[in-house]
Amino acid sequence: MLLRCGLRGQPEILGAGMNPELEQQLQGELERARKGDRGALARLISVLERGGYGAACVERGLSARAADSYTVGITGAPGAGKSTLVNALLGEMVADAQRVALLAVDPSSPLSRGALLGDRVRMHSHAASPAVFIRSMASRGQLGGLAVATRSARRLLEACGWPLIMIETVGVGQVELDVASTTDTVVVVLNPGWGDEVQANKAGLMEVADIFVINKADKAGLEATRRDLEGALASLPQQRRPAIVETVATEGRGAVDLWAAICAHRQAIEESGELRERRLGQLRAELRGFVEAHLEVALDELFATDCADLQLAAIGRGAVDMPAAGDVLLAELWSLVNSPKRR
Ligand SMILES: Nc1nc2c(ncn2[C@@H]2O[C@H](COP(=O)(O)OP(=O)(O)O)[C@@H](O)[C@H]2O)c(=O)[nH]1
Ligand SMILES: [Mg+2]
Repeated sequence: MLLRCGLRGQPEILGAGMNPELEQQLQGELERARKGDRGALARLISVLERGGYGAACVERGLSARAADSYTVGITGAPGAGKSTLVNALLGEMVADAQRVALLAVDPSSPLSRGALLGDRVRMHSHAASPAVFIRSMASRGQLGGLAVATRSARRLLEACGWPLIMIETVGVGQVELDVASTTDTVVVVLNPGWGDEVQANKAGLMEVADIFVINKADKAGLEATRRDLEGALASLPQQRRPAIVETVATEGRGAVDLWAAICAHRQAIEESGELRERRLGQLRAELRGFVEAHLEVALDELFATDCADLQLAAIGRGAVDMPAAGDVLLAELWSLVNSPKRR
C-alpha cells in the first residue's frame, strides 16, 4: 500500500490553493533552504516524508531534474558495510572539493534502527562539515511511499544546489530497485564468501549494478567471490561490464578507487549519451510512482465512503458480482479524482 498522509495524519488532496497559509509557509522554508539554511532543508524533507498536500506544496515549482546534479546509489544487504563505506567515500568526495548530500534510507526494523544509531556515530565527523549534508529517511512500513519520498527529497536537494547526492539503501529488494532506478550510478556492495548469493541474484544484480564493491576485502573468500562475480558478468559486452572494486571500509582502503570508478562511470555515460536516456527512464518511473501514490490516497478515500459499503453489502447479498461492483467503484473513483476540490 502506498498510503501517504498529510500534515494532520489524514490522506490529503493536492489541489493548489487549498491552504494558502501553509503553502506560503512552505515556500518561505524553500527559499531559506535554497539559500543554504540546513534546518529549513531538514524540515522540508520531513514534510516530504509525510507526503500528501504538504509534500505537493513543497514540490510545486521544483524542476524534475537539475541537469548539473548527479546522484549515486549505494545498495546491498544489511551489514555489508554500506554505511562505513559511505563514510569513507564522503571523505574522498570532500577531499576532492565536492559538496555532497547523503540520504540514508532505512526500513524501520529494530535491526536497522540499531544500525542507524551506528551510522550516526560513524558519520559524526562529516556531519559537522559544511560540505556535507546527512539525512536518514525511515520507511515506517510504507515502502512504496518511501521510494516516492526519497525521490522527492532528491529533487529538493538538487533544487537547493547540492551537486552530488548519495542515496544509501538497505538490501536489494523491490524498493531498493525503485530507489536505485532514480540514481545515475548504482554501486552494489557485496562481501567475500557471497559466491552463492552472487549466483542466486545474478539477474537482479546485473540489472542494477554499475559498479560492484567487494567490501570486507580483509576477510576470507575474496578471490572466490571475485571469480564468481567475474563469471556472472562475463556475458555482458565489455563496455557495459560493471567495474569491480575491493574495499576495506573500516580502514578506508579502496575508497579512493571507488570514487575514481564512480567518476569514470559518470564520464562514460555522460559521453555516450546514456545518462540522458537513463534520466528519461527515471522520470517516467518517478511520474508513474507519483501518480500511483496519489491514486492510492484516492482509493483510501473511496473505501471510506458509503459507496464502497453499499457495493460490499450488495456483493454479500449476492445481488452483484465482483466485476460489476468493481465497475461502479472505478466510476466513483474517477469522479472523486475529478471533483473540483481536487483540481
Ligand atoms: N572486517 C571488516 N568489517 C567491516 C568492513 N566494513 C564494515 N565492517 C563492519 O561491518 C558492520 C556493518 O557495517 P555497516 O556499515 O553498518 O553496514 P550496512 O548495514 O551495510 O550499512 C560494522 O560492524 C562494520 O564495522 C570491512 O571492510 N571489514
Ligand atoms: Mg547502513
